[in-house]
Amino acid sequence: MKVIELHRSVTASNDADAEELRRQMKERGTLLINLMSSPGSGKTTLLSRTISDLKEELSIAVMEADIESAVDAERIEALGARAIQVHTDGMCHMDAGMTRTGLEAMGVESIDLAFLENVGNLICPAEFDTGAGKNVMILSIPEGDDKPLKYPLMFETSDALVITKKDAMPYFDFDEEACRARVKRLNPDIRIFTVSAKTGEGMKEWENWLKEETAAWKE
Ligand SMILES: Nc1nc2c(ncn2[C@@H]2O[C@H](COP(=O)(O)OP(=O)(O)O)[C@@H](O)[C@H]2O)c(=O)[nH]1
Ligand SMILES: [Mg+2]
Repeated sequence: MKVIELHRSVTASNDADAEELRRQMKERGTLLINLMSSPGSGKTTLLSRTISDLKEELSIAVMEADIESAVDAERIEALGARAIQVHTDGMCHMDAGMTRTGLEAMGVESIDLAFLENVGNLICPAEFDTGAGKNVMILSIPEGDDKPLKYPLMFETSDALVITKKDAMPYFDFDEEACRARVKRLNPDIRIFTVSAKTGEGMKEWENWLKEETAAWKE
């Protein structure tokens, strides 16, 4: 398992770095998706199931960003997918320069779809453009339907929202309609999927969206 230590980028403009990385990834034909959420919302589990379902159709790689450990990258590598673990030197987010260094260490040649599993929290990752082609956030049902009210920026900057742990719906008073309406008020164009990576419910719609976006990125 490859583990690398990253440090905050020293360049003047993260936004310019991000634009440049996005342009290069477009040229290479690799769609990078920045996946953001709270810790424990089900990012690695969603990615694992997605890789298992799509591995015949798409070549997928995952960059796992955390403060410590390599457990997530090990879970992904066990599925036979390319993975790298990056450590963020205590930082609560990835910036574009760190993302570029991680991608170079992992290698994206012949990769159609690369995920960056960002550091778990609903605040800092939304403030830094990583250079990803698409931003996706996860909200799990146990976290509650009020999160769009408390952390609006992440919902505003995401192209898609995946509501996870649908199988847990009976145990929580999560109002899915109210949640969707709150998210749409913040971001009318966002795509919203409700899935259970445990039972597989809703996974097809999410995976079809990934296939469409991956194909569109190569055009
Ligand atoms: N019931 C249920 N639990 C899930 C589901 N997805 C993930 N989990 C559990 O949620 C916990 C955190 O999952 P993980 O994928 O590690 O979250 P991450 O920290 O966002 O990467 C684990 O105990 C998972 O088994 C799901 O669809 N349903
Ligand atoms: Mg994880």
